[in-house]
Amino acid sequence: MPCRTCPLDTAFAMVRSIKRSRKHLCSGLVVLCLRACKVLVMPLILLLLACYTSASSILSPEQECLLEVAELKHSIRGLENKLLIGAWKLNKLREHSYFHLSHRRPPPRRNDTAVEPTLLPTTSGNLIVHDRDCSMLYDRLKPASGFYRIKPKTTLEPFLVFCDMSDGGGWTVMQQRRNGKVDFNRDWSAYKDGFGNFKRNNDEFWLGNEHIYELLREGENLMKIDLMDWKGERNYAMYENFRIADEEDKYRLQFGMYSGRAGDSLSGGTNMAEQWSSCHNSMQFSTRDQDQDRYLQGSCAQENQGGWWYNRCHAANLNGRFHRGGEYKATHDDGIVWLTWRGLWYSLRHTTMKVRPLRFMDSLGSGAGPDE
Ligand SMILES: [Ca+2]
Repeated sequence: MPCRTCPLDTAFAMVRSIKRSRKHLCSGLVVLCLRACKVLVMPLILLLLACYTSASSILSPEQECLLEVAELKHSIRGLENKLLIGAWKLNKLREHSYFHLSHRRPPPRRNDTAVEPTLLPTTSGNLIVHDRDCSMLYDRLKPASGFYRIKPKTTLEPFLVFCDMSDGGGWTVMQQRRNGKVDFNRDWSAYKDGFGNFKRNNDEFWLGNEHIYELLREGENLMKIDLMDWKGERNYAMYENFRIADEEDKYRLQFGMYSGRAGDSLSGGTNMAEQWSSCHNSMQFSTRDQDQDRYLQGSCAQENQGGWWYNRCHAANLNGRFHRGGEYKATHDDGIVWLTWRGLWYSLRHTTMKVRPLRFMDSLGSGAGPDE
């Protein structure tokens, strides 16, 4: 093992050289030190040599292979991350293109006439619909107000709704009155399926009891009713846990706590007599051809010219007759009425009935809207 002794032999040779050349007393001491240290230093030198040899030696084929595998695994992780980011970007782009497609109007048909067409709110097609309601669409894309297709249940055909993305956003609109162009005095099947125009933001429509039922059947919802009189003054009423039963129970109405500034007309007004005769809670839906009201002498729907949850008969009649100018005279109080704000003999100009989940955090931090 010449390597082990080489450095020390060289050191002793150097010392001997010093002794010969200088005859210095200290050289004797150095020799003594070196001899004493030889026992201690030897293992350290051996260790250093071993480290040096292993570091500088060529890797075995197995070690090389392991190193290469480690590097490849690292590369694969990087590529997997890139793939995930790419897939996410692709999904976002597809959602974006769907969003634009939903804005395209269908080409005009040849047999269109000057009379405004009445469109049912159901549409068909192959476009993927992601959202249960407008609140989900709002959370996902925050688009502008407009008509979108929603799908409250996976088993349902998607249908068209107007989404009010103002006033905190996320509202699915089930009724809208604006100009009197749509006749709301319709029969049971029309109210069941929905009617009106579903093109422009100011179109009038009823979403349809079947769609409203599907929309509200799960979870807790908040109904907001926006009102405007003929001077442009606005007001609102809100009801928690608004829902309706299925057709077998004639779309019976249920709602919870009221809040707002327009008064609680759905509960029938301010005094017991009014509430006894016109509270709409727990009432079944009635139309001119299906009388489910509590008015034994006649049909509230026929008298008041709309479909509604009539009692004996109403304190709110938002599907009533559109009387221009506000105050009106008629045989019955058949106007677009909200008793607790403008009374039975004032027909409102604009109404909107819109719903969204009760626990929805909107862009304003509340459900009350800008008038609050
Ligand atoms: Ca009756």
